This record gives sequence, C-alpha cells and structure tokens, in this order.
Amino acid sequence: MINKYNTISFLGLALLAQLFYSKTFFGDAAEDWQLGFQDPATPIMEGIINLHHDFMFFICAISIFVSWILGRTLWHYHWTKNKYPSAMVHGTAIEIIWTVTPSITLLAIAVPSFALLYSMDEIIAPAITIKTVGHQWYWSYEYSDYTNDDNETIMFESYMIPEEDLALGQLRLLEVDNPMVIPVNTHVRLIITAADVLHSWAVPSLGIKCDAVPGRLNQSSLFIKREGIFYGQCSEICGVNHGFMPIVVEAVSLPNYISWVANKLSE
Ligand SMILES: [Cu+2]
Repeated sequence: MINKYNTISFLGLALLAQLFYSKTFFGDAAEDWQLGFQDPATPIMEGIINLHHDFMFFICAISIFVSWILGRTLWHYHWTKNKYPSAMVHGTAIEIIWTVTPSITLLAIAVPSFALLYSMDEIIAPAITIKTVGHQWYWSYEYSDYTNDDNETIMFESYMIPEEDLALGQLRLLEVDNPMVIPVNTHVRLIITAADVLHSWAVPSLGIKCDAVPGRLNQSSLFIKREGIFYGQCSEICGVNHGFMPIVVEAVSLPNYISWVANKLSE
C-alpha cells in the first residue's frame, strides 16, 4: 500500500544513495545532468568554489528582497486600490539607505574577488615549466627542463581517442593517447600558446582556463593537491574539430613522474 510515509522514506533513501554515490569517488570529468562544479584538485579551484558560495548568499538575499519589493508595489499600488497617487518626490533617509547598502554589498564581494584574482597571478618558484601548444585540432606539450644524451627534450602530441577505439569505461570525446603528466604537490609553470588559431586550455577541476593565442605566450601556474586524471576541453571555438581536442592531465606521485620522464627521454 502506498501512503505518504512510504513515499517520504523512499525519497530519503534515494537522497542518501545519491549522496553516498557522489562522495565515493572524485568527479574529475563532466557528469550527466551535472549542475555543480567538478571536485577541486588545486587551491585555486577551491578558492573559486568558495567565492561562488560567498556570492550565492548575496545573490539569494538580493533576489528575494527585490522580488518582495516588486510584488508588494504591484499589489498595493494597483489603480483599483490606490486611485489618488501620492505627490511625494523624494525622501533623504531612504535615498541614503539605497545608496550606502549597495556600496557596502559591492565592497563585500569585491574584496574576496580581487584577493582570489591576484592570488591566481602569483608565481611561486616553479619547479617545472611545461609549454602547451594548441593546434587544429590537438594539443602538444613540451617539457624543456630535461634533456637526454642527444640533447633532445620531451615533446609530444596529444590526440583524442576516437569513439571506435575506446576501451570499456573510457570517456567518449575526453580520452587522449598521450596525457600531460605532472607530479602532485609541485609548483608547475604553464606556458600556453597556439600554432594556428585561437584555442583555450581549460581543465575545470584544476580551475584553469587560459587562452592559447598564436604569437603570444600566456603564463599560468598549477599546484595539484591529489593524484588523479583530470579532463578538460578546448574552450575557444577553433574550427570544425574544436569539440574533438580534449585535454587530459595525469597527476602522479613524484617517483612515478620521474620514471615517466626517464621513459620519455629514452624513447
Ligand atoms: Cu578549440
């Protein structure tokens, strides 16, 4: 028999299952019907999510207050209820309030916003520099900190794996053949540019979206706090295969990174 208690307990269980499901693994790629952020892996992305939550308080408070004022005005000042309009044209007290309150609100959102913005620009003694180049339609990566006996550096292209070659469990339109590999808990400098047209190197979990502009080097920094595989996509329309040049960043422990570098250098 269906009664309202059954329905409530069912909804409760469904909610618990959803919470459990969403907390048992990190979401480092987009999910179906996703509304929120992907799980952060860098201090910058944590900052972005916190700033969003801070702003949400002001957004909710202002929306509710303005809707309430608007509804009240429409209701009380309808011509059927208020045949003879007031002749009042100004009021000093209310004008001070509606000037000072928004100023304080703007300050309250500007201060944390600028703090985050400037913290993103800060370059903290990078241990590794990686050059990222956007091409029509793939990314290539250059690690010029290391050279082998023949004076060659690490340089490789990163192409999307087409749908027909995907292994079970791999993500459609998101996997690449050669991901960018970086160690965790290390300050990395990224130099981002393009070889042909505009592209944009963007990975949501890492809180990075940096334009790749031909003839210009953009700089950004990365500090990944946990191991994982992070997925992103080109985020500046760059031609017909714009949707088919994904980005994969593999964050590994330092020993694994060192052996990856050694393998790449001996290739
Ligand atoms: Cu693109």
